[in-house]
Amino acid sequence: MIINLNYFHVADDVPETDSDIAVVIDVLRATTTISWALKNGADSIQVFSDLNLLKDTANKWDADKRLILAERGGKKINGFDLGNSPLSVTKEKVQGKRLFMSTTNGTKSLKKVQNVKYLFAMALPNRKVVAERIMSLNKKNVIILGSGWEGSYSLEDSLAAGALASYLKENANCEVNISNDELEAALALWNIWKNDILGCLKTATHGKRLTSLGDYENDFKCCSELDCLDIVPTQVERGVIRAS
Ligand code: 3SL
Repeated sequence: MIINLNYFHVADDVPETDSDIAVVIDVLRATTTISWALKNGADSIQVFSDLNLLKDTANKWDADKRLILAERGGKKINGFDLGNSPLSVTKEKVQGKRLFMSTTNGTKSLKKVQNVKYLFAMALPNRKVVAERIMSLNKKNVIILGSGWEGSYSLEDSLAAGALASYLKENANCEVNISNDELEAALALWNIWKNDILGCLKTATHGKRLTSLGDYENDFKCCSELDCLDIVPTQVERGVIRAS
């Protein structure tokens, strides 16, 4: 058995794929928020890149059982329930609800690989459990997809891609093949920053963008915590993610 790992920085880089598994990463902050929302008891999360479609779909849902999360450019969009902070998806707010979610980049990446059979959302807090799930599936080809920022590279997603590759290389009891240069570079990045994850997130362009928008200190802490969550956000039907 062998696992072939490929990493792509952003959705538009992903070729037509027959991969068995896709792992989507948006460290700051969509996949961290998804992971925490599910940990805190959200029933499910439905992701959209188009806001009008999101509104039409959400409006058909029972008002007591839905919440809309909408972010653009790092800010909550006025008129929606929540933005994209992992700290906002508390038990009190999300328990038992379907979350309808659209973010600048993360939900776009999730849509891009929605046809892959096993699709997981990963952030640093659930890196280990997602890696363990990949190993348990015994599949050969795995795509790791970052979210970047509006089509360009992001440091923090690459850090997490490297963290995942590193865990798989150290723990899989089969050969793990780093199949493209993007992932070799991500692994090197992880080895440089693994003892200062918070510092890496704040150094990243998007970290600086968030810092310029306000006090995101607690978001940074939450997004930089490694292996503290036991949730594997898993697509169960197109665009709909549940904990498993
Ligand atoms: O780009 C995205 O999808 C968001 O995660 C960006 S933000 O962290 O909410 O600003």
